[in-house]
This record gives sequence, C-alpha cells and structure tokens, in this order.
Amino acid sequence: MYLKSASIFERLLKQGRDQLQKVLKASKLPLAGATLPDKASLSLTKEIYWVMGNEAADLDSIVSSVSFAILKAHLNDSHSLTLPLINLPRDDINLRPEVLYVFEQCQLPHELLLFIDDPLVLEWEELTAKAGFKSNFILVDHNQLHSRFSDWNGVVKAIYDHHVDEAAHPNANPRVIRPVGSNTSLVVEWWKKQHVDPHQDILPDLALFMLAPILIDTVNLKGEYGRVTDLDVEVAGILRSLIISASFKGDDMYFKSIDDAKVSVSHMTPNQLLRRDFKLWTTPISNRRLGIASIVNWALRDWVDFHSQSPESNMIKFASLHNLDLLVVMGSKQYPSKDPCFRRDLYFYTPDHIVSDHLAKELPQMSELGLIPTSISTQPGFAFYDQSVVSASRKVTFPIFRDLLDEIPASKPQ
Ligand SMILES: [Mn+2]
Repeated sequence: MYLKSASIFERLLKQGRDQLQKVLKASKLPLAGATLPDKASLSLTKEIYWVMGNEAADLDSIVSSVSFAILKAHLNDSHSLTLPLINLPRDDINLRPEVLYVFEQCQLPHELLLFIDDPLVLEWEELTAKAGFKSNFILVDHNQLHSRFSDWNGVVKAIYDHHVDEAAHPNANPRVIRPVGSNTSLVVEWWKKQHVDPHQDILPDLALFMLAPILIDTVNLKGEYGRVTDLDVEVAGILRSLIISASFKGDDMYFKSIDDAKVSVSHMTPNQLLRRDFKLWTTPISNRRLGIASIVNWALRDWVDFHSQSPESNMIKFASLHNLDLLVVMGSKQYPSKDPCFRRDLYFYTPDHIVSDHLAKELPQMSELGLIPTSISTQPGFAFYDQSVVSASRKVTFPIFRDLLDEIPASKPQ
C-alpha cells in the first residue's frame, strides 16, 4: 500500500489547527487588548504561511493551494507550516460540485480545510489587525493580495500565477507569473525544481488531484481552444504516468466526469440552488426589487424529488431574505431520452397581489417565451409555467419582467 496524500493532508491540517490555537492562546485572544505573542511562546510554533488561491476559488485555485501545501509538507520542512486557506465561506464549497467531486475521487477529506469564515481564521485575522502580527502569504492563481486581507498585515512571500502581472509585491521570491493553461502546472514545475529525492515522486492520488484542473482549464488539453501550453502537456504527461487509481480510465473520461459534476445540483439545499446563479436588479421606474435565479440541470419537479417538499416555502423565504418584490426562477434541464431533450420551466413568486395579477395576465401572451401554465400551486402570489421557447435565457426574460413591473405604479412609499 502506498502512502496516501490524505494522510499528509490530515496531519498538516491538524498540525495547522494546533499551531493556530497555540499562537492565538499565547496572544490572549479574544480578550480585549490583544498582545503580541512573546518570543517564548512563538518559538514553540513554526512560522505559518498561508497559501491561497483567487477569489473566484475555482478548481484550479483550490487544487493549486492544497497541492502546494501537501507537497511542501511532503518536503518535511521543519521551520514553517504552509496551510492552504480557501478563499470562500465554508458553505460556498457546495456551490462547486466539481471541486467536491475531485476531492472525493482523490479521497481527500475537504471538511478539514480552513475557510475564510472559520472561527480560527477569523481569530487570526483579529490578532493580526489588533496586534500588528504579520501574516505570510504565498499567492497561487492570482498575483495581488485582495483588499479583503488588508487587516492581515499580509507579506506576500511568493507568487505562482498564470494571470496578467499586476506588478504588485515586487519582493515576492520566487515571483513566477507566466501565461500557462492551468496554474496547477506551475505548482508541478515548482515541485520539479526542488531537486528532491528523485524517488520521492508526487503521490499517485495527488497526481490524480492535480491533473483535474489541468484538464478542465485546457479543455482536455485540446489545442483548438487556445488554452493549452507546452508546460501543461508536459505536466499532464508526468502526472498521468504516476496515477495508479483503477478508477482512472484516461483523460477523456476523467475530464467528462468532472465536467458533468459541474452541473450536478442534487446535493444542494434549496437556498444554495437559488443563490448559485442569482441576479438582482432595481427597476428604473417603479423602483422594485427584481431577482432572477437561474438553475441549470433542474426542473420544477426536482424540488419535490430532491427536497420532498414543494418550492413555495423556499421561494417565500428566499424572497424575504433578499427583500424582493418579485422572485423569478428559471429552470433548465437536459432529458437525453425525451423529445425535445432540452426543456425550460419558469415560475415566480411575489408578495404583491397587484403584481401577481398583472404578470399572470400578461406573461402567457409573451410569444418570446411561449409560457404554458402548469397547475402546480394554488397559493396566492405564485405561478408556474413550462417555457416552450427554450432559447429564451435570462437575457430575454430580464427586460420582460423589468418592463412588466414598470407598467404598474409603485404602491409602496419610495
Ligand atoms: Mn487559474
């Protein structure tokens, strides 16, 4: 049995939490007047480096930071502790099913990760803000520390990125910024340059983990999309040769399964479904708040199938949370065995009965949408339709709803 990255990962994250707790305890947080940890207590700890990807926190960013940290831990560096920090609130990882899928494939327990809203991380932020304590960063997949971290007294020690150079942090060393297809390719390149023991390869499960963003970001290494570079191809070849997982059936299958996972929504809560791709506007004349949630790979009946409940209570909750005058939900789904195989439905909720009456009267007349009422709700304020013009996306529906809302004078005080 080969060593698993998961065991390095688990040890690293556990050690990270312990070290953070030690530093925080030494600084007497969260008591008022936090003090800088004294030398004695600090010498108990290794220096902490946060390795962090960009704000979009996509697969490439997350894999870059996690794999860099695992590889660094594998180097047995005894002076520092490099901890991956996920640039997301913890709950939002569920909005990235392809990321969860890749962690699962590689048997890495993503629950152990540190996210920006974890209590330990928030305490660290408080410590650095109050006590002038410095935070070391290694930036991956971006090259300018985001202003969100201005309270962290951030010192950017190193950068590995494939975006346009924003000329920030000139003292970072190394400062590798090169336009390759996937940032993860730069992490593998870094690993190769460490001249570690040639027998100390990247572990098989970590190779599988790192191959994922390289395939996704280069569209399966296909040249015609103009994303792939020689380094990506070379690195993908190295990683592929290290993978021993029986479930790995080659690039094409792996690429497709990650790509499929992207549109999988069955694990999401109703609230996550609604906010995953949600846009909010204020109408120019009537000054109403209009929100349209688009849900891919989702049909109205899935509410009942997945959540054993009708959508009404979820929609009322969501509309009130965002203070909406009108919530529109657009579902779309592929049915491989049906004709037509791509279908859309559209439904709305409004707490205002004048708006509800107006929409119920006008919407079925809109030939751009081809709405056919379905008799799914008898609750006031709701309407549910099949949308026969499947090409009409939110770009089409937004101006229709905006104009319909603006046809009714606002009834509430502005
Ligand atoms: Mn990237």
